[in-house]
Amino acid sequence: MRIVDLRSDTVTLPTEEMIEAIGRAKLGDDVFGEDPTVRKLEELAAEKMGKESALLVTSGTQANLSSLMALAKKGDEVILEAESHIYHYEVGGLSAVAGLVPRPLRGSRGCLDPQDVEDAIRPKDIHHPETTLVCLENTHNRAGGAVLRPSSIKAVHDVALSHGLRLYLDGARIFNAAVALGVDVKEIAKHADSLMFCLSKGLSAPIGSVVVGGSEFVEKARKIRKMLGGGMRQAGIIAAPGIVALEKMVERLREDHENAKLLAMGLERFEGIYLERPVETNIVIFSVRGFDPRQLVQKLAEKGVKALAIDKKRVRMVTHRGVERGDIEYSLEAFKEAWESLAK
Ligand code: TLP
Repeated sequence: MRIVDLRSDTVTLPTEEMIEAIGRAKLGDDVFGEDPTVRKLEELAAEKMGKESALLVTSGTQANLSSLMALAKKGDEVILEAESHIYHYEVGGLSAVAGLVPRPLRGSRGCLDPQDVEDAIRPKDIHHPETTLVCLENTHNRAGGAVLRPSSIKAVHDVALSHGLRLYLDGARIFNAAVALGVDVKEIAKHADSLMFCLSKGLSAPIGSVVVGGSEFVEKARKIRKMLGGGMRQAGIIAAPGIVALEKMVERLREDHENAKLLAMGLERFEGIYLERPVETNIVIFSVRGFDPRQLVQKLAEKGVKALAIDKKRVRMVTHRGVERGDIEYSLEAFKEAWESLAK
């Protein structure tokens, strides 16, 4: 049976070139700062983002947790979007491990309203936790891969700065945002004090994310990464495919966006599907009424099309390097059959 895996872009396998790069990588002990391949990746990442310094970490979740712990102290309040990955999908690490108080605000297509941020910042008062940080996410996963414009990030950053707060960006898919906007990724990164991005999503590397920002922040995050058990030794085998990802895989994301649009165009023809529009990058989210989306996901899986039910109403499908135009056409046919069998 043909398998089309639309659950996530995290399922992408490394390219041949990445596998070869792993075999050739020069290695050393990175906890001693002696892995030349890790250093090369970190320098490249910092340069691409227009920041001073960078740090390779094991995952996006570790990137966010280490960053938050470097940016805020226990008991501080962090403003974030109510559907953000940090709040929704990271096992509550920001409270359980970092000891932070989340202040979730509802955004519009994933972006916070600067006025809402301003209103949520705590005035100095003996009763209050101190608000120290604002987090944004670009692209925004649960908002259907929505792209935050640099001007919108800047507006939130301006509010944060005027209150002495910092802005951190979960840029797991920041390159998807840059490609969709047709801008250099620095144009987005410049409005965040620090950020992270993932190598192992659409960029297809097998493992890893990178934390980027000022040198002082990155050194703090490095020590926290060690505390969290993320100090890796010959991590050049992870960095080597990461370098290929950064140098060769960014422009290709455009194909994923085109395929996602094709998928969305096919899906919106079905009555009873409510698509989150516009589809700007590689994530398609739609809601279904009248039945549990898990039923639909199950029917699709029987035809080899894998998708995810992300809550009681919504289904998510993600395009990536392992999905071609023909797979989208196949998925839409499978969808038609699944949909009709449920409508009976
Ligand atoms: N997202 C995964 C799942 O965790 C939901 C996915 O399939 O989309 N920030 C954002 C915006 C993310 O989408 C993810 C992963 C992460 C952080 C965490 O990255 P990992 O999975 O490497 O810990």
